[in-house]
Amino acid sequence: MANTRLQALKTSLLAGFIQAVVLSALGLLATVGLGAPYPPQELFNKVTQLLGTPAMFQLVHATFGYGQGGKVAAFVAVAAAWLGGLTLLRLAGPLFGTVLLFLGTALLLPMPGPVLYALAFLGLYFALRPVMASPERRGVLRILGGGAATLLVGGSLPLLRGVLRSGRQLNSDAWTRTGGLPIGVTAQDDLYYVSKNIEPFDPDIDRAQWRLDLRGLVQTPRTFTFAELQAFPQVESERTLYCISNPVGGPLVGNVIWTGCKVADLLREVGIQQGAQWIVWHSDDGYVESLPLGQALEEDVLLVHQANGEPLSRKHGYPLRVLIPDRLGMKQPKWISSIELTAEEVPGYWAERGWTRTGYVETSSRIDEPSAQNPVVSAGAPTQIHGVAFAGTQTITRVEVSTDGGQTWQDATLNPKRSIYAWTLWSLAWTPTFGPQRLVVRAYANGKRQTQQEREPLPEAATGWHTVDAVAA
Ligand SMILES: Nc1nc2c(c(=O)[nH]1)N[C@H]1C(S)=C(S)[C@@H](COP(=O)(O)O)O[C@H]1N2
Ligand SMILES: [Mo]
Repeated sequence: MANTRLQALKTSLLAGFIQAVVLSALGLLATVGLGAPYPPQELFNKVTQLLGTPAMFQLVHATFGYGQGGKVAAFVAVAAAWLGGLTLLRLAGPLFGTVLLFLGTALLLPMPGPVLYALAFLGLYFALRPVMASPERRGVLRILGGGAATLLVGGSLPLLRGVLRSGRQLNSDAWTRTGGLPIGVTAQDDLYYVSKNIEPFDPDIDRAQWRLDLRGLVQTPRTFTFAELQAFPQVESERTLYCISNPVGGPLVGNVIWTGCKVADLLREVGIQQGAQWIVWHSDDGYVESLPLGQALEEDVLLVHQANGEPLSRKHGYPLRVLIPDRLGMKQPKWISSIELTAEEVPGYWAERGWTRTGYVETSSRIDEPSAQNPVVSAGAPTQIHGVAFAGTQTITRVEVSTDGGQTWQDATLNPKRSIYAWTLWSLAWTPTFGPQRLVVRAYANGKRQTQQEREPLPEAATGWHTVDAVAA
């Protein structure tokens, strides 16, 4: 008796698993084909909201470092919960199961999504019933189960590939010359990557189909093709991009030569209606940011489509992204799809999660060499300490380095800034004496010294002096 009950439970779970995979695959097709919202991804968005809160942010970064590890773990957990939940739903029976699925998806999707999921569940429930009825037919069930498992594994492969790729170690020494680029210019492949999405779910845009929509309080709303944007005067601008979640001395910063057109030129073309006060950027992944319109009209706010002379790569915003001087990366949307002029401020994606609304860059400096990964230097041999300093469009007027933990300071040599928007490379000749050496750096922007006050990245970016413990042997 107990045996048959166990057998029945196993059969139900197998059928539930088949249903779960088929429902997920149908949902994914609707997402890819029709742009319909996908429940596990919507759930993941809710989780990132939670992960963006200060306590969770600290915990996730302490556990997973600064790559996408935390986000990936969260996504895997969400996907497992979704599949597991759908599998168990069969045990609830047709009526109760349908109602539960309807209510669950109604929390995540607009109509008619929940209705369609509930109907699909009901359909699958009854379609599988005859197969489960007799012991002979359970062979068919096992074959279907195998098919579902294959579909699941096959479908997860692109996800896995994306995850492995984003786990790659960055070359974050700004002084390393890459692929014929000038020293201090970051190759696009080496540029740090930050996204609210996990990489496989970043927008994958077909540039020929893509349009930039100008709307809201403009005089003549219109859309631009990529070719039309290229007909505007093109400017090249070397700029440093800095992420708000970069820890002191961290790798979430890079410096690239960008190419694109001026936002001001586009706005002149469509005309501005009276009462327009804000510009709102909308991205294909649902990311939103805004800027006072007066600032967006500055001649150096750009829409760029190239990095170091190549089209933007997918992860860095293909085909078009926004660049705003003196602001952190979060203020600068990738994969932009429309620009709207409004009377009121629209809070940005991260601002809604408790981060800064304005996102101005702080003065920062970093020692690249020696580093925590390469701390050993030769005692008595002349060498160099080098690194970068950045304060937006402010000039780095001085960089001081200490080799004794901050007791005495020496002036580093500054390489001339290659562009007013770029970081400054600095170096100091050094002949280390035997033993441990604590290196510290601090920069001055327009004569003002970088604050020593240690502050967490949230909500306004980290501050403090970067320290490296080197060892001369
Ligand atoms: N559409 C969109 N734009 C975005 C983001 C995002 O998640 N979605 N992240 C922002 C953040 S927080 C940063 S730091 C930069 C990172 O740009 P990168 O990955 O090209 O270095 O993109 C910004 N623009
Ligand atoms: Mo960021």
